[in-house]
Amino acid sequence: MGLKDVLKKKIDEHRPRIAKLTKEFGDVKLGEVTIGQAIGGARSVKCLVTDISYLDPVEGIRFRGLTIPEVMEKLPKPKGKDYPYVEGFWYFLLTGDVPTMAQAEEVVEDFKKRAQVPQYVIDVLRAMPRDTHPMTMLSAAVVAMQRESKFAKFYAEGFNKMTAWESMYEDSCDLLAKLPEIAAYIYRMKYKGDTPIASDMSLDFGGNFAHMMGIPAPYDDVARMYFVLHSDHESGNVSAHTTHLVASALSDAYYSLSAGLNGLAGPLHGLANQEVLGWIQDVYAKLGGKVPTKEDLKKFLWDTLNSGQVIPGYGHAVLRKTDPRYTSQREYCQKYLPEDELFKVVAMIYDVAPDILMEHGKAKNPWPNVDAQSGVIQWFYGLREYDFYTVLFGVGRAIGVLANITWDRALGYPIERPKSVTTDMLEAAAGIKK
Ligand code: AMX
Repeated sequence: MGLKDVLKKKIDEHRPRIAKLTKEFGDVKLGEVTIGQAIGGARSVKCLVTDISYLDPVEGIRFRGLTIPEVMEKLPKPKGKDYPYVEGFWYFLLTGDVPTMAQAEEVVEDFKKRAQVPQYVIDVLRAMPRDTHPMTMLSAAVVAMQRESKFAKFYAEGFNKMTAWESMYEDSCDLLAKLPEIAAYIYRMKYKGDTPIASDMSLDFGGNFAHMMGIPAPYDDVARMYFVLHSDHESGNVSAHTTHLVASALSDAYYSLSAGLNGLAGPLHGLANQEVLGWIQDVYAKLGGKVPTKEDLKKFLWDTLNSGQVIPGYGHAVLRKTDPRYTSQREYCQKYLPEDELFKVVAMIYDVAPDILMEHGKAKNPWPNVDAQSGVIQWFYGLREYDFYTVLFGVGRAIGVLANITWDRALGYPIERPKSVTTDMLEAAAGIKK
């Protein structure tokens, strides 16, 4: 059975669970919303549903019930490689089943048929000033392709709630398959003297991306690892939530992903990986161009905090321990680039920053998140244009958010519309005003 058939079966099995919960248990409370949560970005308010990943504050992310090391171990890998096929991971996120090698390779072949980027998208990218941020380029390329949407066509021709997921699935596969070429094109056009490299259709998602970036092995494995790690972090983060919210209006995958990418481009979210590298360059520049001493670094961290800035790559809205996505990349560095100077600085920050953040007393989580480490590996393999790092995050994040909106349509989730209250109402609820 191919991916779409397996998915159909899973959807048919899952629908009665949602119908029963809504119909018979719709009034059961999951929690109360406090004034602090209403003002404070809905932190911890339980009002989203996804089965694709779950973020435990202490343990970190599980994808479909598996930890990161389990995913890396169990999913099929290209021959001779250490990290799994992105295509097999897509299968896994959609269905919850670990695919066999044959099932993963079937998706690899399917993606190849969908991968060609229309010329007008390239033209859109080429028309943009070269100093445009690469995330703006990525988002623009995605939304420019909206005319290809099978979901929008399906809607225009007579919508059926029961089968809407099929065209959302088709759009999601079409879009995902094209992202490596779009991202690599942006990179080569913007930073490498406008020398795009043609795609090699014999390669898988990660392999072809590395090839089109012009970076030799093992960067293909780095790409696979990176895309898997950044794919999903349950539904409440800005990029996932935005994509889900926009899709809830029955906007198609192109509109929805482009919106999610715009959220990812914020410095408190995905842009943090670029900020980390910028901040470390500052450390170098201000501390004489050499690896700083611990004392110098501590002073620099305090200066950053005292100037009202955040320490990029540290803290998290949900996590309360070191992010396992950080740990996974740290272990990669310990294995493959233990002597790298940048890694040493990042490791030194890990030694000193949590204590400083605890002493500072504001951040609820003083531990590093995914972004604190991810630039080191890219830098090591020659990708030093760090304002591109969020694009890599975006390609990875697309896997998770597109799987989610496919399921959103399968389960017929309605348009999202939380309720606002006024400040007067909050004061009345607090008993300080009638
Ligand atoms: N450095 C300094 N101050 C920090 C901090 C950090 N790394 N993390 C949190 N704080 C501060 C907050 O700014 C806030 O200050 P305020 O009360 O003056 O507004 C206070 O601590 C409480 O914040 P919190 O409840 O611990 O975090 P949050 O849920 O509001 O925000 C996050 C979470 C990630 C935005 C925040 O920790 C942060 O800004 N980190 C740095 C940027 C970063 O690494 N972002 C990437 C996150 C992962 C991702 O999405 N890619």
